[in-house]
Amino acid sequence: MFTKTTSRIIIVLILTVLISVNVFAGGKQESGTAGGKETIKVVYIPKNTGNPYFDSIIGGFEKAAGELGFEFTTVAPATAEATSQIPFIKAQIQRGVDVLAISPNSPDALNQVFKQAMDKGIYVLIVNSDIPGSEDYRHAAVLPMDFEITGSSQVELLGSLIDYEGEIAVLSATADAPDQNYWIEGMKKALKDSKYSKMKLVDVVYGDDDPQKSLTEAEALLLKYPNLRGIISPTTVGVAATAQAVENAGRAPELQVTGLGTPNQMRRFIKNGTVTAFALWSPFDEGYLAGYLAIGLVKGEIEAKDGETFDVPGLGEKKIGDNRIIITGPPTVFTKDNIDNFDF
Ligand code: RAM
Repeated sequence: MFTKTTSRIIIVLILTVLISVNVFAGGKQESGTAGGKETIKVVYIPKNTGNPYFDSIIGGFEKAAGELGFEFTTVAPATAEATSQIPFIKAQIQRGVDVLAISPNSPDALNQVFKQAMDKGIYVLIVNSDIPGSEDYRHAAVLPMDFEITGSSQVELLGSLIDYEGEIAVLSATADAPDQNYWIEGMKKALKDSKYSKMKLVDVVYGDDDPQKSLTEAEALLLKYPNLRGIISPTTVGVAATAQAVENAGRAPELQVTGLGTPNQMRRFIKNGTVTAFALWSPFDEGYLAGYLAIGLVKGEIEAKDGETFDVPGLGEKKIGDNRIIITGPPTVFTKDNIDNFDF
């Protein structure tokens, strides 16, 4: 058998090897708290408070936090102006979070504060949107669907409801919203197709994702355009307010409202015939996926680079695509035939 001294040497050697392969640090490690001793801190900052859409994303994060054991917090400004999230981001950097997940209110106004976060080793994840042109200021973006087809599919949906003919308008969120602006560009591009040559976009207005302002803007559109045949509102707040305005004015079905809405906010309008069809994806799945991505990145199990893949329970294998974009899942079109299968 070994002498005491030989045993000690062997133990020291084994310990040295274990430490050098980082077994005690939980594998590849890039962040200060990833070693497993401290809890990983993830914060999610929605565009603003009071929008049930973001509650679903938060629900997804919370489910992931329960399964993966990370500390999850969420904070947001009351209104969705371009810079209103900055003080919240700064406070979270100060608090020492490991991951800053955010649905931004501007494609570039947050760049400097994102850089400060990244310089401190914090992972910056854009969730539910991207910051086109500012991709260097975030590690990755989690999108609900392929943004290249969001705008064109909204135009097609409205076209199919109005026989591809007549004046149409858009009621958006804020004038700076990176997601809505990207989709509106897609709508304008799509409208150049000869299939839509009889549809004329007459106005784009902004309700700021504020229910009252959205209602007022929708009412103004109805007054200004007596022949309006359709309104696309690619925001859950805007589409519900627009449907309300159209119902109040008794303008359906000649005027069709469609857009991106939550089934719970739109159910009434579908049931009473004010709205025929609208679309959305699963914001819950987005938050859930983002939670898995966040922890994978902090633990070094996922690298923020094009071509990487990772598994999300129930959602399957997800791929980090070009520009470090991950797409959650396909959208659903809701009508009276399927709306009662959904509750969010
Ligand atoms: C609103 C927000 C959000 C957008 C949805 C469709 O809730 O503007 O960012 O993704 O609508």
